[in-house]
Amino acid sequence: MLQFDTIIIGAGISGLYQLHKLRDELNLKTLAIEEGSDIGGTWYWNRYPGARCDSESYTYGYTFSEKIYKNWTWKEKYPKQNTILKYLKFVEKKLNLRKDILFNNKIISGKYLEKKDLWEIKTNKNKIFLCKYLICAAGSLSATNIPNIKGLKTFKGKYYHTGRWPKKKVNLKDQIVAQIGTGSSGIQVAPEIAKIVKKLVIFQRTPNFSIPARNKKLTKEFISNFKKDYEKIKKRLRKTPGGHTFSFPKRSVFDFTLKERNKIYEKAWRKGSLSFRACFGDITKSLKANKTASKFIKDKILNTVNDKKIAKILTNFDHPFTSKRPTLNTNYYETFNRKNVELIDLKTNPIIKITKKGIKTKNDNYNFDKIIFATGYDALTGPLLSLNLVGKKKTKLKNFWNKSPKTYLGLMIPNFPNLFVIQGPGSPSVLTNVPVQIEQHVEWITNCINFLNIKSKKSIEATLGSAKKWSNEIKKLADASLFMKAKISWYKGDNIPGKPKVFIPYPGGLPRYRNICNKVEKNQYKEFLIK
Ligand code: NA7
Repeated sequence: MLQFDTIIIGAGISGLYQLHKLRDELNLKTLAIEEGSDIGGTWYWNRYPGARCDSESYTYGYTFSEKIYKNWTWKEKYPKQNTILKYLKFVEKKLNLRKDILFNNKIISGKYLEKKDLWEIKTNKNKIFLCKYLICAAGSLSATNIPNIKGLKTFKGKYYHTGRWPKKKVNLKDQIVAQIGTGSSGIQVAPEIAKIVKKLVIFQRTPNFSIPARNKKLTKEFISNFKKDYEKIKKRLRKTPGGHTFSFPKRSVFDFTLKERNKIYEKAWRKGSLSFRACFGDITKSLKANKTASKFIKDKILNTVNDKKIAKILTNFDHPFTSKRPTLNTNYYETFNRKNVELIDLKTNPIIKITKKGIKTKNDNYNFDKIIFATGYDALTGPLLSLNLVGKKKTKLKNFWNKSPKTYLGLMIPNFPNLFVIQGPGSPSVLTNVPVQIEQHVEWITNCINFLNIKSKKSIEATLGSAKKWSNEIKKLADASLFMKAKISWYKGDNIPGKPKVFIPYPGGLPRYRNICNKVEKNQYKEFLIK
């Protein structure tokens, strides 16, 4: 049985950086284990047509190395999936990481051996490894959710999930296709496939607020400027709550007349970016202020979509803008002006079952060649629970988290010593520009392991008390936010039947989170049990 100092689960953005830090800086014997046949994580699996990043390219990626930052050239405002994959391969090559990654192996169980202070993990290829530190870098959105709709197994055509899109080209040409789900992925995939298919029927449960991406080629001047401004950008990304270059101004919606306000919204709409929500400081905080942004977006959709009935379904919002993950789009609303695209409102015409030939709803019966599930993920907790982890005193993670996920700082779990989590529940994770948060996590974990090794410690574990405090802090912040106003939101587990209904990520913003983590580190991890 092979033994390592550290094993990392996953070779996406977080796994790759963590491997570099532990292997090359701490000189630890480290292995990354990856389910896919190549690196990339999210960007390996999400190969669906139209898959693109919603963060601006020059802010998305690693900033730990000036050389890497400056040697890679982003050419578009929003990079597409394949470009990000190429970027990650470029980084991987520079750091020579591939030789320490085991591909095509999925972790199916992990057990903490208390007497030895080691983790024993097993893969689906029956490989067993031992390690002192186990690091879960399996991502926040990797456990895909295909809803349990009656009859799916009887469907004679093929079906796909956007987050597990096949490597082999999916033939959609002249096909009759169903798309279930209108979140970030659904909004990206629909305009692309509508151009190819014979007919596309989109099944919408909840309408989404979506801002135009206005993707474009970057000019030579822009590229040269962001490379020149590396230090400035790196600093800026660490100062804003979401890890983007934009932050929230002090100005309130109500400091302006309706005309002035709409001028500001219009300018941001024309620019296109997630920064639309930062037009005013109170959009994400006050329901009254939020209503003005929601109305602006609603009017834009109503003006874009020709068919009034469809426009009404697309704007029948049941939640404030930004209370669910804001999305960007390229011609999503325009897609509904095509003759080959239909929209079904699941609120009034729900799916009864999937049949051999297609989908039966309350009012209709449809035949389909293919069904695309853009139905999201068992977010944040799903990837960890799928590992079947058993900690101290035979504690199963599934049981320990049956009422709610319990972590301290989102980084460690009571009863699960020497297990670190990157982008897990209790971390700012999905509420941020992800690579910025990942770098913070990886650096904190590396420093912590270094500290333990220098002090010749056997184990570190979060206490129940600190996990309780952390859950309370998350609840307090979430309750004071607009996030809790969304009826169905994967931020609070509503999308998965039986999942605890609690707000999962840390909503206090990156700088506040970073400060807390820095203090814990400076205090030599006093809040933890160290043996
Ligand atoms: P999301 O944002 O979770 O979107 C999933 C969509 O699927 C959303 O419209 C859901 O409606 C819909 N959904 C989920 N379950 C069902 C069922 N049972 N029936 C009908 N419709 C359903 O996932 P995405 O992949 O789009 O985006 C995830 C993240 O990836 C995104 O935030 C980016 O970070 C990248 P709902 O709104 O729940 O009513």
